[in-house]
Amino acid sequence: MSNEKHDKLINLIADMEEDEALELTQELIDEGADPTDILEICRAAMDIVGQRFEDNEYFVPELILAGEMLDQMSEMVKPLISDTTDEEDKEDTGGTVLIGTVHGDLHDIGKNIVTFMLDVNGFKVIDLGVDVSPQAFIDAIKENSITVVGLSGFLTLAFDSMKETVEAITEAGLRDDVKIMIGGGQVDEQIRGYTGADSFGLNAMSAVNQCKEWLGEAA
Ligand code: B12
Repeated sequence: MSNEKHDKLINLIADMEEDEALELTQELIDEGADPTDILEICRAAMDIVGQRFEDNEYFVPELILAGEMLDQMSEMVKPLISDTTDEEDKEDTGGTVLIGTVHGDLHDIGKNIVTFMLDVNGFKVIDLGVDVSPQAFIDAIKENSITVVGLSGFLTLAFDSMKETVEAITEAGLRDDVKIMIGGGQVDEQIRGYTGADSFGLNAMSAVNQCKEWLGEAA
């Protein structure tokens, strides 16, 4: 895609020009743009929206509209990702991934993209939704044959919820049975260490690659 269209789409989303943003997204899809590039544009636009929110230029309604736009755009690109995924990659990997947005956090667009990407890459995924308590993760690990737990969260307070969840899994005697990855927002190696998770991922593909690595090891 041209740099001009790339930048234009970022600005349309950031400026809340919903109709035009969706039209340009469709145009890019029709031109054969790489769907993961479109998702990356969404993420970049969300950073601008977030900055404007911090600067008191935008308020909660804009966050809601941004979330709705992003949801629609990811629905538009999803079929393209399913179509382009190699058949080889769709083979059942035999691992089940449990994912959820941790307690206190309602952000789920990124988690839903991760869930979708894991699914099209052949992983069985159980998605517990948003605002998931540590106990709900524990119950689901016990009830299902879980190999990997993915904790998502965008708010700073989510880091404490992630830590509590990892601790609760350990106290329940289940820590050695699962690998735990975290993602969403500003996670890094320091946050990973703080939460006690095994790894962190900055985007959906890193979640997929991490699961491939772990399940490969387990096989
Ligand atoms: C849309 C949005 C909302 C929507 C969310 C809608 C929804 N269904 O998710 C709504 C309106 C609900 C919302 C509410 C709030 N929000 Co908000 N929101 C945003 C916004 C603009 C975009 C978030 C987003 O979807 N990004 C795009 C996705 C695709 O990115 P992502 O989540 O990071 O996911 C990718 C990766 O992180 C990774 N990933 C995600 N999960 C996982 C998991 C694993 C295991 C792995 C490996 C990888 C991985 O892969 C994904 C795909 O590539 C951000 C700003 C920003 N910078 O993005 C603020 C932002 C997150 N919100 C913020 C705030 C303050 C709030 C509110 C408190 C506002 C209020 N006063 O009410 C509430 C909190 C509600 C709650 N309890 O959660 C702040 C958070 C500040 C902080 N550090 O804590 C931000 C950063 C804005 C800002 N700059 O101030 N928000």
